[in-house]
Amino acid sequence: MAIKTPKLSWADVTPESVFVNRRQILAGMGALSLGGIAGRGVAQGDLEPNSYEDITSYNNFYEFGTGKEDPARYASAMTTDPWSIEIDGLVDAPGTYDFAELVTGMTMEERIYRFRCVEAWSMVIPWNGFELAQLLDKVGVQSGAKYVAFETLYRPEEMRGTRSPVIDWPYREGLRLDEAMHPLTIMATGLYGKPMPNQNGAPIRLVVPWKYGFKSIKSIVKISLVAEEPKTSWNMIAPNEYGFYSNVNPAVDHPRWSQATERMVGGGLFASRQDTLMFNGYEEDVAALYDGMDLQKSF
Ligand SMILES: Nc1nc2c(c(=O)[nH]1)N[C@H]1C(S)=C(S)[C@@H](COP(=O)(O)O)O[C@H]1N2
Ligand SMILES: [Mo]
Repeated sequence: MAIKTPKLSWADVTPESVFVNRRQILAGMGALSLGGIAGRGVAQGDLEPNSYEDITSYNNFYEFGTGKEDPARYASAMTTDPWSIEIDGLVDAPGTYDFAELVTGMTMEERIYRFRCVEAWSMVIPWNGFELAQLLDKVGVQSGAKYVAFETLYRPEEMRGTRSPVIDWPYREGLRLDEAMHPLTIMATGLYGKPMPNQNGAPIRLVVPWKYGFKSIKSIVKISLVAEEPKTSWNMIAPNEYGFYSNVNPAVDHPRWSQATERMVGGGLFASRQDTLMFNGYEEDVAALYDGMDLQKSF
């Protein structure tokens, strides 16, 4: 991944903001009073999302090319219906689940999250989806499982970017089980209240807001519950540059660039970069997951 010339930037986003749980707002609790929910951040409601246009035209989805405009141009070639997800490994109910069947009964929410790419640009995205924990509970995680591995669709005839061996396809990602079960970790099926656009990972992708964007794997076709830390694509390519954890951390620079600041995509030409926040602003919610770990070493 290389940094491209900064294009745009925009207004500041208040650091304390975590997310808005639309359901709870509708339930009358108010966006400012969600702090009592265990493991969840306080929703301030003041994260101003990027435009639909920004979010769907400036993408990383290497299956369709390495350029930021390639996914919007070429991802429409991907067939997303029918879609099924294979769930295997240490689960009570392994199998191949139809997408619609799998999401039935899940509690859908809007989550407005910061999104920070390892290339040092960021956006704010209003996702629609459900907590990954719900899906894992549905299939029944067995006691030996310690990690969750994910794979993206690999269908070369629909994915022109896979002709080039930039990645050992399929794209793979993984989380530790406690990260996967964390209430901030969601499976997103849409954004701005619309079905997930192909370029953003239709019909279903992972979103882990405190980690660099590449952990949020798109267009998932396989989920495996495993005992050992799984192989992950960017870590396989450059283990010294992309750690398994890849938590957003302004104090741990990429070997080739600083991670202390970021460029907000989509605003004014003259807006300055903003400081990158520890765990992308979700420190209060997730720091405990890493108690006792050396984050310089386990980056
Ligand atoms: N399958 C797959 N998932 C992927 C990627 C990819 O190339 N292929 N790129 C990652 C990177 S680097 C980022 S920053 C985000 C971009 O998500 P967005 O285009 O929806 O903003 O997707 C991540 N998930
Ligand atoms: Mo990224």
